[in-house]
Amino acid sequence: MLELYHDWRSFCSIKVRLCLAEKGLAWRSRLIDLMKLEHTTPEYLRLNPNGVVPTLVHDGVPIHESTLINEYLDEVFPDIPLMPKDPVDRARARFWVKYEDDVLHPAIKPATFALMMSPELALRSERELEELVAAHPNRQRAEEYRRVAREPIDHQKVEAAKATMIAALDRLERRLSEAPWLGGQSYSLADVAAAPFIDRLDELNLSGLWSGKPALTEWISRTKARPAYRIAIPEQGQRFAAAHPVQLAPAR
Ligand SMILES: N[C@@H](CCC(=O)N[C@@H](CS)C(=O)NCC(=O)O)C(=O)O
Repeated sequence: MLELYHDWRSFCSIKVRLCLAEKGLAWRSRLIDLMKLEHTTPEYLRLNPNGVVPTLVHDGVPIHESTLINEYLDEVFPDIPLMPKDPVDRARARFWVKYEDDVLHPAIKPATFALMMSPELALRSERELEELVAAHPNRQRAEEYRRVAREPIDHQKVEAAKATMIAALDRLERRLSEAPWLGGQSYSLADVAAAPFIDRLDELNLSGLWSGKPALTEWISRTKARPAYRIAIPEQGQRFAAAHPVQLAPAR
């Protein structure tokens, strides 16, 4: 049995849900509400000591880290393969999966915290915030929660992250001008990893960032048209409820 501990809103959870859906795998949903801080309970920390979602549990065995979970699923359920066969294409696919971990996910975080999570975090009492900070296994992340809940939005930080996003979109456009998918000729875990970035930019009202990028725009249409995409992304009622109106400067 496959169980996924996830939050509908979480970027990394979308990545794993997308992989599961592409492979047509059945899984049991175990919801962990990040806004209710369910990822820092002793019970969840026993399952995932990093205190993050997602966690896949396969026949009782927990697997951590969205990238490694997707690799695991591709190895254990090879019927619908999500890695190219050609070694060069495989290396390219791995590059883009790593790029998502190293660049795309970190770039999206400042805007997510400031614009989407802070309205809900601001409602926490001092005591609740202190409990969160004390329970969270990652000091830096815990302090970020406290800062975002109580301090004004750091627009400079959000704008700096936006510059990284723009550079990343330029890079994606160059790659997709060479090949239809990030890993080459077929849809792969690389496309799975990049898709949540697009969903989050949409949610942040930043889809203007890919105007003038025809190859990327075309890839986005093909990615969104896949049945798995609809299954994996959150529905309206599963998204952040009280997000700040997006105050980022318009796209170049
Ligand atoms: N590298 C990890 C990152 C996991 C991660 O940062 N998850 C976020 C949601 S996308 C989370 O649980 N955040 C809650 C927190 O850090 O307090 C992965 O890919 O699984």
